[in-house]
Amino acid sequence: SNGPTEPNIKINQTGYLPNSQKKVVFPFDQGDCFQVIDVNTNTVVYTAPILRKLYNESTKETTFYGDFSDFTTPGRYRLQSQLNGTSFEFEIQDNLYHSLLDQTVKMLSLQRCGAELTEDWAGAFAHAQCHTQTATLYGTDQELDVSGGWHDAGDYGRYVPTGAKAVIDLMLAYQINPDLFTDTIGIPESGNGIADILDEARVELEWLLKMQNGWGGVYDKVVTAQFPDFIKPDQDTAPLYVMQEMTTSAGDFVGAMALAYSVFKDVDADFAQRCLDAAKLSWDYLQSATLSVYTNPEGFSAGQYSDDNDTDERYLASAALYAATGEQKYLDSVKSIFQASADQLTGVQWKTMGSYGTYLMLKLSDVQNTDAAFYQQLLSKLISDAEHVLNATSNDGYFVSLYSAYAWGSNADIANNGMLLALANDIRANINYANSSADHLHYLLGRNSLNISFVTNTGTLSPQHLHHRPASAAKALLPGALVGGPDSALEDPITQSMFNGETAPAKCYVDDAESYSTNEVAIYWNSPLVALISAVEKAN
Ligand code: G3I
Ligand code: 9MR
Ligand code: ZN
Repeated sequence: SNGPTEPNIKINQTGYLPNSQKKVVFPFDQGDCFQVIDVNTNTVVYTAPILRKLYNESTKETTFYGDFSDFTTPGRYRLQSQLNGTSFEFEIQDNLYHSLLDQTVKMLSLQRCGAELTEDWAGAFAHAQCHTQTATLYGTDQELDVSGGWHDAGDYGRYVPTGAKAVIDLMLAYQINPDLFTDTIGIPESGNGIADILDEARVELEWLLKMQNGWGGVYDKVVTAQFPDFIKPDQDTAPLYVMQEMTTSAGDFVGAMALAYSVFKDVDADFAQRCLDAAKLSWDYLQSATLSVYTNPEGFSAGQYSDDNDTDERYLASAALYAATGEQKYLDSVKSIFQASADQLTGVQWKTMGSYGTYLMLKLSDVQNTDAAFYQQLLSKLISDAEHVLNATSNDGYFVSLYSAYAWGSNADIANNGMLLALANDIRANINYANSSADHLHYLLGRNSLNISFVTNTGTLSPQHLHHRPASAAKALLPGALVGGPDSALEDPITQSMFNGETAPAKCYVDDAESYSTNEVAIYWNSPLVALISAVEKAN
């Protein structure tokens, strides 16, 4: 809680890169000035005015802001003003987000399923092999080996739509800024000569390959019928079920596998070829499969991830395969989907994957040479996707893009929007996209109305009580994990007891392990954060 003695000045609690834009949010008046204080010498090193008032639908507050972008000297600082008091300490440093980046990637490693996690690298999250028994294909007596991959979140489900989104993000994070990624984050593969983020991506890709059947269909998920208690992964021995193949999952699968071909072909050619062959098989399957929509059958209540539109996934599939192969039939497919349904092709969320397809066409394919007119249409589309996000930030007191729509996983919506701006910036360098992309990271790391850095083990105030089965069972804090964040729909008993319809949307958050709608963590929430950090480091 924000007691009177706690700082009320909102900054990125980790800090800022020396040459990046540096904005700060104040609760009190313009006209005042603020100072940057070097905490080692306790001297004022920079002074600037407190500026324009901003209205916040999302927080129901009036805020003001300051800008100290011109101050670039590395060091450790705090901010102060007469009316606003003092801020938490933060750094200005090159490479400032490197250790955070390693932690956010390693969060996915700690979600590994099937493998033993040993204490030397997993610490309190060590556990014996889990979920290695065969799973029953729902509605049949067929038993399948679908071991491996990552647990989705605070639960132990493994879902193709979110797994594919997460692994695509990791590969894009790497591809945007390969030099950033080390081979030393502390996972079993560290030191093997391959960036750990690619080793981690491969864990999920190998699992996805097991989710494909002989005719190219892709099963949707592996679950137990109900969510288990707060037990360790290896204690969860309830029967596993593989749920039916879905066209959305097949499209996601093709997108991930075709991108894997492009990313891994110089790393491990045999593996890359396996991915490409698998992608082609499922693309062929999709050409004669009609939309299937998942709903939990009677007796099942674990994660559902229902998606009733597969247009964006089909588009992603064709785009990723065109980028990988240059074959005309994939371009024809991309074009025909684009021409018929461009309005359904925006998004980088598990359910709306279209912008990934557009980005891959622009970034990795040769469409600029083969079809210059279509290239321009694709470029306009990605720019318009980015402009849409940018416009949403223009009246927001915290410089983010959700208006007042803070739903379950709002922090991931913010990370995804920041990543989308970064992808557009990667294609067409634009300082406004780069700055706004970084603004989304600054929100997540503390420059928000709650004054919380939403990633564990970062900044001064960060979540301590995650909704996460391994963390509860181990009585430990999972490092480098982005929590879901404010959810104004109040979808768990804790937030229902604390807040009501009057509560500002962006304030409906509680650091409580029972608050599954605001304080859970998830692979596909961390993954856009990884990509966002990668892009921010690259742009500054
Ligand atoms: O779509 C509406 C939107 O129109 C409306 O404006 C907004 C208002 O708050 O709500 C939006 O719907 C929300 C939807 O997510 C989309 O964001 C629903 O209220 C909300 O119930 C739904 O939450 C999903 C949640 O599962 C419950 O089904 C989350 O997106 C999804 O991330 C979460 O996923 C769970 C898995 O089931 C199991 N594994 C963990 C994972 C993370 O919590
Ligand atoms: O613990 C579950 C969490 O991992 C899921 O994301 C969430 C989504 O539905 O559900 C949680 O499980 C809760 C269930 O939905 C309702 N009863 C309480 C469960 C948590 O203790
Ligand atoms: Zn497991």
